[in-house]
Amino acid sequence: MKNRNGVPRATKQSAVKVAGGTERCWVNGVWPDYGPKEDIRYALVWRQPRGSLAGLPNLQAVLVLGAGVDSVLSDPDLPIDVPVVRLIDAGLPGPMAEYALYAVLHFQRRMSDYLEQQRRSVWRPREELLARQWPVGVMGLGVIGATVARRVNAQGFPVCGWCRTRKTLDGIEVFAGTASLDEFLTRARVLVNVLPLTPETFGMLNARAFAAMPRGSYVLNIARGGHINEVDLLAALDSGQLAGAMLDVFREEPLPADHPFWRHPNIIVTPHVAAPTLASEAESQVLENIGRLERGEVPLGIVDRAQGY
Ligand code: OXD
Repeated sequence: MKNRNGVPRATKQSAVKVAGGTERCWVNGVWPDYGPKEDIRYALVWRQPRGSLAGLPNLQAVLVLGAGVDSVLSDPDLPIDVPVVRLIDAGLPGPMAEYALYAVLHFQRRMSDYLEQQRRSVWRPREELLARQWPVGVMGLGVIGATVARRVNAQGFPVCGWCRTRKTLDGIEVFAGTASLDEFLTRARVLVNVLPLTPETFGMLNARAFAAMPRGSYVLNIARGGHINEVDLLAALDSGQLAGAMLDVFREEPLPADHPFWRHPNIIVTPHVAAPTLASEAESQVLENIGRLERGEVPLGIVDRAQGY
């Protein structure tokens, strides 16, 4: 259909391994010009237009060209009986971890304060805490969250993580389940959100969560805008409960020009750039998965629709 930047891909053939050797797999076309509906066996999608997956009688699987599947699963025309498969790496974890590390260092080294002082030609060293005094909490410990947690921890920051079901990660204190959420939040000087967006996690970063964090802490959102209650975030920043936020994702993207986040002195806005999907890695993952499906094997990155990720 479309690549994830909305750019039509030329019709081409790619090699796919199926039982008995390597065969060809044709890209039929780009929605809406993909030829007869009966010919479509695999749909490659990113934020697909509603209705585009309806009425495809031979569809075998929906292959999502991204890690997050919230926009795909919320499509009322998504056929109920075909597997949905997402990218599980495609170069995303490394850049996400770099972005998170940059934000953590930016806050810990008080760069926003120094930038503001520079605008007023003010020479004033500020008190800075050492990395080991600056605990970072990572919400969501899938492939991306675990990479973020390890990378930040390797720079000397104590890191704790929160996830739905218990996991172990070397050097990271892991909190699991809603019962331990507040305890996790009380530790986080910087909260890094990498959770999947599901009905359970929608609006989870709200007044209650911000109040549980230490006063003067920071929020970094590189998951989905829907996780944040925007009104609560602004209130927490204005009251000083939160000292700052770096936001890469928003409920509405592009962020509307009149949105208060653009002008808030303690918010840094970036345009959903924490990690671009690498086309070549995405392509090999998609081809690998089509091969697996053709051989009757389970694809990598299969989505549990009930869990929402
Ligand atoms: C993704 C994203 O989910 O880039 O892949 O947001």
